[in-house]
This record gives sequence, structure tokens and C-alpha cells, in this order.
Amino acid sequence: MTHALIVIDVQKDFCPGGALAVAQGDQIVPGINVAMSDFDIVVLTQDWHPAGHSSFASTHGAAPMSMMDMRYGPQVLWPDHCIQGSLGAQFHPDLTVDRADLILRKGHNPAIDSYSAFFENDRNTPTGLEGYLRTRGIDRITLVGLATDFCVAYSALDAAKLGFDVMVRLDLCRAIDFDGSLARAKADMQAAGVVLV
Ligand code: VGL
Ligand code: ZN
Repeated sequence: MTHALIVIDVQKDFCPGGALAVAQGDQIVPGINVAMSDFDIVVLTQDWHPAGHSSFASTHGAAPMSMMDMRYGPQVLWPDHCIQGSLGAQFHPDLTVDRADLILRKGHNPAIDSYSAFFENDRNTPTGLEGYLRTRGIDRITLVGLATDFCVAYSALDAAKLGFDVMVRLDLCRAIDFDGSLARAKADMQAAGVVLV
């Protein structure tokens, strides 16, 4: 089995002090760096939104963390975060980025958010990651990063649906946990056959 580590969105804006800070988001960085040596391939994802992105509350004059119905379904409206080229979009400075085989940017489509590393939030527009992993012979994926209940969970669910063997290292993830989202994400992942460790 060829095994890839996918490190989701370990960026400054998702760490304490960032625009969409995940509690203790920075604490997982040393463990992720250590884990990298156990994998054949390491992929880093980077949330990478244009200014005025449709997932930003400010774009709609709405309150952050309110909900909006998009053409593709309900969407949480977030504070502005991970704007292309901004400081907040940079990886956490201690993350070992040099080890990465691939850095995949997502969320660049102004009209559609992209939690998953595989598909945008319409659950239909591919990012190209599936093709990359398959052509490199990957059949097994371990996911770590931020946030457990959004980008990690959506990526894990899509990976399982695509037929990969999927594991999530919960000790190397941290959650936003908004409105029961963490419990829901864990239940959904388990139901989809994702191994949570
Ligand atoms: C994420 C909300 C908005 C994440 C990204 O990385 O989990 N969450 N954009
Ligand atoms: Zn985002």
C-alpha cells in the first residue's frame, strides 16, 4: 500500500491570533512534522480565497458565523480569512513545508467555497487531487490538520467516497466546533468507514 499524508490548512489564520482561529490550532504542528517521515507522499493544502469571496460574511453585509443558502446548499459565512497572498494565508511558520510533494490550493473560485481537498462545496467540481494521488499510486490516506469538523471531515468523507482507505489522526487535528459540528462530523466520518484514531 502506498500511503499519503494530507495536511489540511495549517495556516496562520486558523491558528491563535488568526482571523478564523481554531483553539490550540498551533499545538498540532510539531506532531505533524514528526508524522511526515512515516509516509510515501506528503500533500499540504492551503485555503486560498480571493478578496470578496462568497463565503465571507463581509461580502454579504452579514454577521460572521451566520448561515446563507447558496445555489449548492447551506453555507456558513466566515470572517474574512486566508486571502490569497496575505500573511494569514501563509502556513504556520514551524510547519515543515519543504517535505511536501504537493501544495494544493483550494477555495479560489469566488462563487463556491471548498472545504474538501477533493471537491468544491457543490460536491461536484474537482480540485484535481484525486488524479494526482491515483497517478502516484496512492491507495491509503491519513488526514491531519484544521479544522477537524470542516475541511478535514469534508476531505475524509470525499476520500472515502472515492474509494481510498482513509484514516484521521484526531490527535493531530483541532476543531472549530460550531453548533454541534464536531460531533456531527465524527459521526458522519465513522458512518462512511473513515478510521478515527
Ligand atoms: C475552513 C472554514 C472556512 C477549514 C476553511 O480549513 O476547516 N473552515 N475555510
Ligand atoms: Zn476558507
